Amino acid sequence: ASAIYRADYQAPAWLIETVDLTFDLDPAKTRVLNKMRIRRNPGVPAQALRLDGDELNLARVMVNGGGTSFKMDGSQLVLENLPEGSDPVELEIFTTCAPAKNTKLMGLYVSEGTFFTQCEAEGFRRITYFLDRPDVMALYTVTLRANRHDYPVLLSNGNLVDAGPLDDGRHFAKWVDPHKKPCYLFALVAGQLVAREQKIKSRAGREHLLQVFVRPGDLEKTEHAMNALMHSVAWDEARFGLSLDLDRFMIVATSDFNMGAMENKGLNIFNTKYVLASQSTATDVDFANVESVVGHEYFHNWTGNRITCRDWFQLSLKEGLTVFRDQEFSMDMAGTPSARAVKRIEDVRVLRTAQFPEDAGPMAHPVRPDSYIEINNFYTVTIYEKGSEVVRMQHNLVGRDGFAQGMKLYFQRHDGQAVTCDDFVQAIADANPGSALAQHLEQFKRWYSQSGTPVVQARGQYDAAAQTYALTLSQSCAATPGQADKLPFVIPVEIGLLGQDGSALPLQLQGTDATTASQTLVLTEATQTWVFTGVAQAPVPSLLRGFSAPVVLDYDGSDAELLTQLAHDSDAFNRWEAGQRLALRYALQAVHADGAVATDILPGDFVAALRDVLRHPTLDAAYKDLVLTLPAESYMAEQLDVVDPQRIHAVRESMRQQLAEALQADWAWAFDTHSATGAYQPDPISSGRRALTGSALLMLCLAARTSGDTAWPGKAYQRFKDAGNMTDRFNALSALVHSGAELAKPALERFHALFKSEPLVIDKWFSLQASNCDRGGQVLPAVKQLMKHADFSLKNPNRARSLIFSYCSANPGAFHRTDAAGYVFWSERVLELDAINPQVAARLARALDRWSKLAEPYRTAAREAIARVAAKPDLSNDVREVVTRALG
Ligand code: HT7
Ligand code: ZN
Repeated sequence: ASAIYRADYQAPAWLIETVDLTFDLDPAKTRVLNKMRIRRNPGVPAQALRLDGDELNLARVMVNGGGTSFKMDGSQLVLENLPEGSDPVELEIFTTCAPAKNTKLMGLYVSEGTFFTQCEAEGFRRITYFLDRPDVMALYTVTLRANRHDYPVLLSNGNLVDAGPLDDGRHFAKWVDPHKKPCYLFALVAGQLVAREQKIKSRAGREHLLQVFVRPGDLEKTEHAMNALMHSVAWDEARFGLSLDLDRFMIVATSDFNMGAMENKGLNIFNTKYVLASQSTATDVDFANVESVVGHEYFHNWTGNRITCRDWFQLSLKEGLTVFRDQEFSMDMAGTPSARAVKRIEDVRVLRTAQFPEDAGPMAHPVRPDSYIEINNFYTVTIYEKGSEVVRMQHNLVGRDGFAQGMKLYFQRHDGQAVTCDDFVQAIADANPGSALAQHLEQFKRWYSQSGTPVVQARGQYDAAAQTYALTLSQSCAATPGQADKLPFVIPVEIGLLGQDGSALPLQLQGTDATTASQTLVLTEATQTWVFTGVAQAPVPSLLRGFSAPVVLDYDGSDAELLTQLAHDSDAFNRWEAGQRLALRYALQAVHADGAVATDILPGDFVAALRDVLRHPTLDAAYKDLVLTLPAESYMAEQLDVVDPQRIHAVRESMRQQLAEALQADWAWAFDTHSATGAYQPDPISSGRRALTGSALLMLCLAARTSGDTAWPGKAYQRFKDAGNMTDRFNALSALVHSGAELAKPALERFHALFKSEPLVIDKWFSLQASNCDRGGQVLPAVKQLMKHADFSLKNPNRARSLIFSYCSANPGAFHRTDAAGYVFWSERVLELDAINPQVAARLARALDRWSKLAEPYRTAAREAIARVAAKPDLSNDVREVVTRALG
């Protein structure tokens, strides 16, 4: 397949005004009658009508009630002789498709006997012939007909206007969506479902019905999702003045889904993983994810659905903005400044461990890409997470109120339209004429067009006599595929200065009167210097506070400076960051050192500083847990030009073991003092306490490995058995498994027996074993054995992710084997999955993106494995694009 280029965008020659769809639902053969009213797009030169289709059986085409000539061009249906002068044209297309055979889970498919659709990005063409592009927006009427016994619930977008019985035990439902929408937001669901319902009244006084549909038996696990939905509705009204524009808002859960969830207009379809939550089956992280994904999809109703994308190159217009909105929602829900900081750190961790590697690898692309082969490959951390950071920088440059004004202007200008990323940033800047964003607007847009992570180098000079501190910031960005040279970005760098005792020093820029505690410097040139006056002592700079821009900060502060920040920085993000920088520094020194990995990599003063954080009287447990967590192996790998995954793994393991042993008494104290009592609540404070006790338990079990003490593994087993919630139970199980305790085996067996009828919990069971610490190469054989387990299926994306992805993408120490068996396993699974579900296969294919940085023998073996996949002649476009780019 050939690439599609952003520069080739042309407005559609035809517009679709109305669509009237009738479905006769049958798993083996569903009939779809599609009646459209279409018009020529005035101002666009006349062209034949070219409708997209994919794996459809075409039975009939009619124009204005009569027969017509048509031809097929590849998978497109082409009508060249549509009547001139008769506008609009009534077009009728009758097709059939086979939902039960649809393992790609795009278009119309069957999951556990229920019909679902997934149309974004290009799935609607697998349902009927259509102009399958987001800038064609139409009004939809949908009639669903199906057997009443098997499919009692029939849902589509909008309002239910009619329903009733038909012959032969069948029934029908007719839905009308009052809002124009692109076809990627179409949805239908038909099956045996039950709903939790809630009536709400918006601030504006309008009544709405909220419904969460699940399989019978799962209803009691929907309370949290419903609460999250109600909070989302209220939050969008309060923060952005955006109200729900529908009478009815539905969420439906399915266990077969390629991604997390889908924002279809008024009928969101969710992976069960992001809907179902009960204290006995879901962890605190699951509860938080449900809230954030429910929010994300709901917020799309305005940012994505009311204003949508002109073309798929603009995907981050809706995704980056909606991630920003869901992150803000989670922070506002979390409440305290400390809980906000925890959420910010978690988001930055995702960015740094997943997006930075993507931006430095073969799949690097701008937030607004210039070309793609398969759009499904571009639902990436760059589009989502970096896109959100780009919106966050705009927010910070214009301020919270200025951003709200910008959003208002964006909706005034573009409601009901399909627009571009440029339109968005233009609205934010126009609403804030005096802002740094407006001042540097064209340059700021480089964040959308240039890929790669900029590096900001910071160098400070203190002049004791003049009491000035000069800070020089320089920026650079390495070449990325297709982009050899980069122009300077607009980089907001929030800074503060600390005294040697950690106290905040006032900031006064030379030539200004005002003093502040924190200030945002806007770096626009390759190099700029700022001079601060009245600086009474050599300061410790606190740079890039709150992670004010998605860059790598290169500042060679001393260990002493970082220890000061770790103990005192008033910016919670930078306090955490100081600990991470120190840990990274010691880790890299150990990676580069000759000989066997040392057992005392961490210096005593650093261990003592961590102890102080752990024992701190006022810091939140969640925050302590993040400070005490070492940087991920993948993040360490990104700092190196040549990566020996086994060495990195050994270094991180050794550091963790050292922390386990050196702080043994402190971990025991942390465990005892943070062990929760009372009723389970998934709020940030109690979740944080559980996270810290979980880490403490693991550390205590790790320490027991060397001491031979069996008390803590025994305690962990007891806790595993007695736990009143999944978080404590799973943390205890993980502590046993990851520390290699003998009790891990019986605990795993017991866990499976307890939860064998809970698919999402069984996913955890597979995932835990696949991400286990590899002591002696046992993980791969275990994974292979688990593939034979009766509960395993490659066809279910959640299950495939839980076992195969957990091993290949999240367990570097077990995956990168000197005998190359991990890579052979990966290539076999990519090919096997590609025949079932190319989208999921292409995600797995990305596990070896960074192969060219690997040391030998890994590098050659990884390249050979990728080449073996690439050599398969009938690969999907999805996997072909990933492996071709990887091989460069
Ligand atoms: N906008 C949704 C994207 C999505 C998707 C894309 C391709 C294939 C399957 C998919 N399922 C959902 C998800 C979101 O960002 O809200
Ligand atoms: Zn989204």
